[in-house]
This record gives sequence, structure tokens and C-alpha cells, in this order.
Amino acid sequence: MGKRALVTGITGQDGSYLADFLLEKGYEVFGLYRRSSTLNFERISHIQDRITFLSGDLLDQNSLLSAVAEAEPDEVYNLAAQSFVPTSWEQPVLTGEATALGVMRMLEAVHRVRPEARFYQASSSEMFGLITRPEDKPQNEATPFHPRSPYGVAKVYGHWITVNYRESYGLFAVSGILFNHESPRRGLEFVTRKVTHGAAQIKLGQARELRMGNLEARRDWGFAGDYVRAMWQMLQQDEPRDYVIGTGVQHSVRDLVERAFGQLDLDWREHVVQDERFMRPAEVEDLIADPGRARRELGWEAEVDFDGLVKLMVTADLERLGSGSTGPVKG
Ligand code: NDP
Ligand code: GDR
Repeated sequence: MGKRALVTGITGQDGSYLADFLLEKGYEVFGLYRRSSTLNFERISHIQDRITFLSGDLLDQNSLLSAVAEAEPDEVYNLAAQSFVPTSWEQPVLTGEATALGVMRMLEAVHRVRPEARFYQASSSEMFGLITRPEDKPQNEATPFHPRSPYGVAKVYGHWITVNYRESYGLFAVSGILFNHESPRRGLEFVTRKVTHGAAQIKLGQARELRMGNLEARRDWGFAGDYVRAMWQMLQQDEPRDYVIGTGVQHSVRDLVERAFGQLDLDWREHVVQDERFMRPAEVEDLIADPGRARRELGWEAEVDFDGLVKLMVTADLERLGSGSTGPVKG
């Protein structure tokens, strides 16, 4: 019998790649999804028939208890969250409910119903937030947290409650501190996808300009397909431990824009307009991972680099927009 995995956030970017990965490994995959008036299975339409769906919401404890009871999972991946940083200023309470307390509700469900299950929490480099001291660059598992948004603060709660359930109850619970990871399945509001989609639209004559926020922010961007492998590896270890996952290479938003437009033989300066509306009340300027522990203990390394990632995303957007496709997301 294959192992059983319960994935929250199955309809999201990471949920879709993780489901691909686990099915490939022979897992029986259970996916928690939120009921809505129209189904949003776009990212998982290619594997929809192979997933057992359980309806539930991180805000609703009973639904999580039922989902864990029904799935009887060996592994639980808690990927669901309100994950867009700007929305966390507009809806801070909802963000706290889902991204902070939602983690505790999932841990409670596992603790009460299925304590032998291994638990993965989707923590974030946004927890590091403001970096001022040279010794905090690059960021590793010992770097202090200074979150800069309600989202980042909520993730710090999620991180520590995961550590706490491990220490309080002996759960095999780990927190993966993942840096930005992207793909053709990334939501359109995140900067990489906004840029690759926007550049492809301009190339095809479907738009003339792209309005952007802070071009100086620097991130460590990798490919989501590489990062879901790290999540799984963390749960295969003998001991539960937290890991930083990133490429160790940093680029600015300006680099990203230049690279994506350049890929299409466009000069970004002719099209990109800075717009105050996309600036943040408090910014995270300078993130770069030190993934040394993951490399040493998990044998994990990113396979897709920044250039490869931008090319992959630009090509997918150009193809999708060029064919007028509204169908399933490829890649
Ligand atoms: P997405 O925004 O693409 O997906 C989020 C998922 O969470 C969706 O399936 C969404 O469902 C679900 N969800 C949101 N609120 C609830 C709720 N109240 N109850 C149940 N499900 C809910 O995010 P990603 O796939 O990019 O990220 C996955 C996780 O990893 C998130 O926790 C994110 O914060 C974290 N993370 C992501 C990083 C990245 O670079 N991608 C880096 C570090 C951490 P629906 O489709 O219905 O909206
Ligand atoms: P981030 O990702 O906030 O790092 O969170 P995002 O792609 O939204 O922003 C990255 C950086 O780009 C700057 N930026 C813009 N961002 C957006 N979205 N739109 C713009 O027009 C724009 N212009 C400049 C931002 O200011 C920021 O500095 C992501 C999410 O996936 C989180 O869930 C996850 O935890 C972290 O990555 C790691």
C-alpha cells in the first residue's frame, strides 16, 4: 500500500506541484479545498481524477478534524494560507485567522486525530523581513525574524506554533522556511508572473505598458517544482528539523523586468511605469537564502536557476496568450 498524504491548499501553485510529485511517488493524495460558487481546479485539472477532495476551511476547526479523520494521512502538508502580502494589509484579520491560527487548527486536528502523522508547515522568508546587520545576510535557520507585514507576522506565529507542537507533544512537525518560488502556475498578482505575463501581452500587442511598484527590492527566486521536492524530503528524515530553502542567488525586481522583456527582444524602459499603488507600507528589501543545511542534510539543491525560470515563465505566458487559451495552466 502506498502512503497517504493530506495537502491543504491543493488548488494553489505549490499544492498542484506537490500533488504531481506525490502521485508520481505512488501516494494516495487527499486535497483540502474550499467550497466556492465556481470550481477553481485550473492548476490541478490534469490530475483531478487522481485526487480525493475533502471540503474544508482553515477557519473551520470541525472541517479540519473531519478531513484528517477521513484521510488517515501518513503525511500532512499545510500549504493553505492567505499568501499575498499586500492583501494582508487590506485584510489583516482574515490573514491572521488563516495564515496564523489556521496552522494551529491543523496542528490540533493532527494532534487529536492522527498524532503519528508527519506534519509540514509552509513557512516563509517573509519572516526574516527587515535585514539590517551584515551577519544576517544570507539568511539561515538561526537568523532572527523581523516580519514587515501582517502576512509575515502571521507566518511567524505559524512557524513557532509548529515548533511548539513538536516540543509539547512530540509531533513530527517541521517548518520549511521557503524563499520565493515561482512557475507558470504562479498567481498573476505576484511579481514574477505579473512581469512575464505583462511582457508577453506587450509583445503580442495586447497591452502597451506595465505598472509596477518597487524595482529595487531583491529576492532569491527559484522554481516551485524544485521546492516541493524539499518539502517531501523534510518529512523523510529520521528527526524533525526546520530548513531554509532557496537558491542562494539574489536578483532585483529590476533584473527580473530586464530579463523578461529582454527575452522577448523588448526594451523594458519603454513599457514599465512605476506606480505608487504598488508600493508597500513597509517593504522587505533584501532577501537571500543560505540553504547550506538543506544541502548537507537533505541533499537538496535547486535545479532551475533564475535565467531558466524567467525563460520558462515567459515562454509559457507567450504560448498561452498567443493561443488565446483560457484552458488549464501548463508547466
Ligand atoms: P497560493 O496562494 O497559490 O495558494 C494558497 C492556497 O491556500 C490555495 O489553494 C487557497 O485556496 C488556499 N486557501 C487560502 N485560504 C484558505 C482557507 N481559509 N482555507 C483553506 N484553504 C485556503 O500559494 P502558494 O501555493 O504559492 O504557497 C503555498 C504556501 O506556501 C502558502 O502557505 C504560502 O504562504 C507559502 N509560501 C509560499 C512561497 C512562494 O514563494 N510561493 C514562499 C514561502 C511560503 P483557493 O484556491 O480556494 O484560494
Ligand atoms: P513577496 O512576493 O511579497 O516576496 O511574497 P511578490 O512577488 O508579491 O513581491 C516580491 C517583491 O516585488 C516587489 N514588487 C512588486 N510585487 C508585486 N506583487 N507587484 C508589483 O507590481 C511589484 N513591483 C515591485 C514587491 O514590493 C516585493 O518586494 C511571496 C509570496 O509568495 C509569499 O506568500 C511568500 O511567503 C514569499 O514570497 C516568500
